[in-house]
Amino acid sequence: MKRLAFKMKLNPGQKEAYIKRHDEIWPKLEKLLKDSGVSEYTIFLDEETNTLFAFQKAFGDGGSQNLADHPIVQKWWDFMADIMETNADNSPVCTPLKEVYYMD
Ligand code: RM4
Repeated sequence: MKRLAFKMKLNPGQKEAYIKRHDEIWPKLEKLLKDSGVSEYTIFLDEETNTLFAFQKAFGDGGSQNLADHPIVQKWWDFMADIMETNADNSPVCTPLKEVYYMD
C-alpha cells in the first residue's frame, strides 16, 4: 500500500458544484475505485488558488488517475470537465506531488 497525492485545478466559482457532484458520486465509480485498491481518498480545496489537493492510498501501480481505461471513469471525467481544468481527453490536469514527510 502506498500513499499518493496530486493536485488538480477547479474553475473559479465552482466550489459548490464540485462539492455537490462529489456528495452524489456515482456508486459504480466509487465501487471501481475501492475494487481497484484506492482507499482513504480525500480531496481538499485551496479556495485562494482553486487548487484541488488529493490524497489517497493505493496498491501497486494503482491509483484513481490510472483508471482511464474504464468507461465509467471516462464518463465521470466527461461529466466533470465543465468545472475543472482538463486535458484534451477531459481527464483532469493532474500534477503528482512528492511526499516530503510522513508520521504514522
Ligand atoms: C475528481 C477527479 C478524479 C476522480 C475523483 C472521484 O474530481 O475527477 O479523477 O478520481 O473526482
